[in-house]
Amino acid sequence: MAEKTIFKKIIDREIPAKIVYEDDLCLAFEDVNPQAPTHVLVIPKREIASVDDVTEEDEEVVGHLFAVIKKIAAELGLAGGYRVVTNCGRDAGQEVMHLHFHLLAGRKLAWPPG
Ligand code: DGP
Repeated sequence: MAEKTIFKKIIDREIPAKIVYEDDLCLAFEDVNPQAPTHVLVIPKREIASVDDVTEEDEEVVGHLFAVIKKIAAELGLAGGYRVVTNCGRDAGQEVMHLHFHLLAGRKLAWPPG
């Protein structure tokens, strides 16, 4: 069996994380290497490697992730706005092969991204 990703280990509570939200389908926790004052990662509990691996069966859970992102943004009071980013594949700099959305806020975010 393939080795667990670091995010699967966080889901399974094998390594710690600062969890900000959890339900049956997903988990959200603070990024260990924050790129903004707020930097939360929102992940499905189901093991989906990247956007490239999303199937029809995943549509409900992926839609749910966005509902959760909105809820977390409201709870954290991100009234000034926020950015949601997912890196897919090598050129985008994806490091962890478990689908995740970065929720970034708390400073002016440059556009276009690097
Ligand atoms: P990406 O480059 O899109 O695959 O982003 C992976 C993110 O995961 C990166 O911002 C750092 C974060 N990260 C990596 N390992 C850990 C960890 O063990 N704990 C937490 N909380 N975040 C991690």
